[in-house]
Amino acid sequence: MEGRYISWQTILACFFLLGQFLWVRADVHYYDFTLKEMNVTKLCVTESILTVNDLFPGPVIRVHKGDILYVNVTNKGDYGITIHWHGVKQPRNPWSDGPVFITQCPILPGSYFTYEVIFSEEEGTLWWHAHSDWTRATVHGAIVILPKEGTTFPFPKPDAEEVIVLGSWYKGNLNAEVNDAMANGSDIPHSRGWLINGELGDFANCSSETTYRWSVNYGKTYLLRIVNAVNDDQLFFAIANHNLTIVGLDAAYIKPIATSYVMISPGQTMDVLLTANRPLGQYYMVSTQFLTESAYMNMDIGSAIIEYTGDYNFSSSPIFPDRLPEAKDVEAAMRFTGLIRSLADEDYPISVPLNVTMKMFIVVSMNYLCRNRTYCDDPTAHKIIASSMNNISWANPTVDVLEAYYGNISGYYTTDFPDRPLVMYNFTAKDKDDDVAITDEATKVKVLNYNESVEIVFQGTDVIGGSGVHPMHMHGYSFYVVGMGQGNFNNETDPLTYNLIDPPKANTFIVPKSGWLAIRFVADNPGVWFWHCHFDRHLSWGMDTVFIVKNGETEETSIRPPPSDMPACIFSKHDISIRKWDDNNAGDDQDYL
Ligand SMILES: [Cu+2]
Repeated sequence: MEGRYISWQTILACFFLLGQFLWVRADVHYYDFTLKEMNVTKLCVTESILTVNDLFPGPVIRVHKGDILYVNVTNKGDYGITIHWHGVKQPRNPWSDGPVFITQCPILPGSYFTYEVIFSEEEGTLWWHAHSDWTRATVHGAIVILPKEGTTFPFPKPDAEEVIVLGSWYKGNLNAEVNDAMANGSDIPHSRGWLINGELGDFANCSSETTYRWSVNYGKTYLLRIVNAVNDDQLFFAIANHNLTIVGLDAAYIKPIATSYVMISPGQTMDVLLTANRPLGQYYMVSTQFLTESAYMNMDIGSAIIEYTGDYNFSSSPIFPDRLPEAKDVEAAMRFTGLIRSLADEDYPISVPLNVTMKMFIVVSMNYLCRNRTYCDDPTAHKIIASSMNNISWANPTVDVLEAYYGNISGYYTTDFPDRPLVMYNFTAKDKDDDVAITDEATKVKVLNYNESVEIVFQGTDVIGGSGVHPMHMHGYSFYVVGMGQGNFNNETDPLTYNLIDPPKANTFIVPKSGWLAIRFVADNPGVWFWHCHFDRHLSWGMDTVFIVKNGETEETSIRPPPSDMPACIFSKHDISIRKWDDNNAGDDQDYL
């Protein structure tokens, strides 16, 4: 009998071994984020900034594909805040998506909220950031999503990795300044410099002692996880004398691109391979502005230093990149952007919708907003700068759209966001009828049926001389970028140029200056999802709207019930997204498009 006895330890061991092979494990992670003010000194001035856990940039979150993350956010700052998990699809769970007055009300000072962040198909690099007021300037950090345990990258495993967060630095109290600017229609503050991992670097005043330095070993290959956390600008990025190989965009793998520079939009993330194969020495990595508008020129250079380890004499200053495009080099930016293709192989297949059931044509534009349309003809009238989608300039409700939708509470939004502009005109022409410059403020959302195959063509304009790129960002989804081009979209010839084989899959992508962008996705994630330009000034001025994606027929295709502790919608006096219509609002104009 003794020989046939199987111990409980053996049974457990068998289950354990089986589990290793059969059970795809989703780990659960817990993080605590405490928001509070911290003093930092930049550009010779000590200022107070809001940070998470006294870190700037904030903590890096590390998970594997498919894991679940709980983040308990405690607000010890002075403003109501929310946190967004940028690029995380959050299946059926808009409750933890974060955009203020869209899926939740602010976490007020002295209170807390626990986000449940559900990872699904994302793999690579994403990031988190505040999504209320302009707080994200200092409240942001990277999310590293490793391949599932037991699987690996679609490229040789790098020897090590390095997170590079590109940021922008503002002087003074940014929220207060934006608040004032929104109230009196004046210029919104501009960045005073570019940050690499929280430091301005050697080319900014009083900054060279704290320049970010990264040691590399000759012969090793590194995976750079680059985040563009800048509030309001596109960037060029390069490393002196080193080639970069781009292998991922927005936590989706792409066909490798060998390049000497990248152009990265605010909101985007890139996975980049770098081999340390140059003579031992010191090399600059730099970030500079890519500018498509007439204003906002910022010639600052953000820099960090790559240092090879080993014994060598290096007496000169670090080597500077010699192939960095000029700030206004649109051709260099679009040439790089045009190279991005999904990996789209057997192991990483894609599924571009081919039979579109919902077509939208969305004009994204700069505009003027009048307190009352009858004033608009008067040059001294109450007219302020605004931006819009299909000539609707988004206004945040005081109860978030998700709560109003889920609780069937009327009066906070309407469902008549137009599928196409009400007035068609020559969008990219220089001379236009003055009427097209005037927009209306409203809270109009678009309702989609579950599983609808959606195509959106975004069309840029030159209304009020405000042409420029717009990095469009969608919450709850990644989308396929099937086409883009210059000028006005032609609905007969341009669709013939679509890439339906290996289009990039992204959560943020630019509408070219005075051009168009075509995207497709399947509306398979029920919920309330914000989509907007990821330039904060355009977001504040109204280039935003919301998809409500209806439930499917089963529980698995329906929005989850809300957590019990959603922050209450007590009106926050700090909300800067609501225009105040001071009587001072004058017709200031194009200096700050
Ligand atoms: Cu924009």
